Amino acid sequence: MKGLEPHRSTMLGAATTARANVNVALIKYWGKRDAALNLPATGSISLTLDGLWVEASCAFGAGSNDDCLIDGRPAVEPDRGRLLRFVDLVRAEAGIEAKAAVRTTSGVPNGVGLASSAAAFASLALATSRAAGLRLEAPALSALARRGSGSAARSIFGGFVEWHRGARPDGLDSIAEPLLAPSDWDVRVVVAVVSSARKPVSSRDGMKRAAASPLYPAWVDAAERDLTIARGAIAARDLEALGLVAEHSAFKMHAVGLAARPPLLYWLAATIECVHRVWALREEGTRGWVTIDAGPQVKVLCDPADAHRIAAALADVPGVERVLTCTPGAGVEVRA
Ligand code: 2P0
Repeated sequence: MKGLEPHRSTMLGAATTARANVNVALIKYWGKRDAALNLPATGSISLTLDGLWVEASCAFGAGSNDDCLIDGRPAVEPDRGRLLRFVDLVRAEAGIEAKAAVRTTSGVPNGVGLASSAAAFASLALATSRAAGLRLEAPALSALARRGSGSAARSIFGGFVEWHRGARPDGLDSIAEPLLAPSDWDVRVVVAVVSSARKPVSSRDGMKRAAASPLYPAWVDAAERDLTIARGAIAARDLEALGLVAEHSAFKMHAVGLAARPPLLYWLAATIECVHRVWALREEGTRGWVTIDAGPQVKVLCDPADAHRIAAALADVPGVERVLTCTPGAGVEVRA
């Protein structure tokens, strides 16, 4: 394999490979207090999901150019620039100038329409820092991952995770920490894939637009209260309390976008139909709570005993392409 030669022969250090899972936010991150450092306007709480991972490998060495492959193909703009700006941060931190060979491979199945930047930058944070000779503890890894993509700060850890807003202008206190390990509370997230098409407005642009919404100040003001409720519900393993505040956070996030100019609407018809099905099931005693990110997919938090019935109901909604059921997943780890 010619493309892999620089990775093996001219690189000084051995390649390090790391793997991280995606996460779903229950209390959403939607707005920044500093766009350059990716500092959030509010804290957020998420659940890391098993089986939806990205693997990154990196080696630094004597090549004359950086060499980046994404899923086996040379990275193209804007992904290449974003990846190399991240590698530059690691080089600066490590005090090295060597060129990098970076590969990322997504284990998120094609066409599930789930953004994987959180898993990508969490795995890149570990792989690139190790390859550069740094041994970062988890909080420092979280701060580094955040620079690539805000939500990546949370994918450093498994299970339920809180990412703190922090107050420092340099962002050193804007890091995530685990609330519960994956094995501490067995829940499910059922994902209804409504469209696998690339979303028309990226999260980054959506957040910029939302910040000018007249509802944005109220969104920011209410975040601490939602975080407190969610933290308490997770500590008490109270699924209903967590589900209700997660649903509230998601709909508030989308309300902020709807009130922006131009309006931001990520939902499709099937998105709304899925929400109604989940609410109808809840009336009948099958309890699930909806969350929706910057796309049309519907994610439902539920007890393992209810996951099958919820998945079957969502699979039956016209326009739903496929349904996945996820368990709590692990944090980032070195693979090789
Ligand atoms: C979240 N999202 O908390 C929110 C809810 C989408 C909706 O974090 O600009 O890819 O790289 O920091 O992390 C997606 O945004 O944005 C996201 P950047 P990111 O999960």
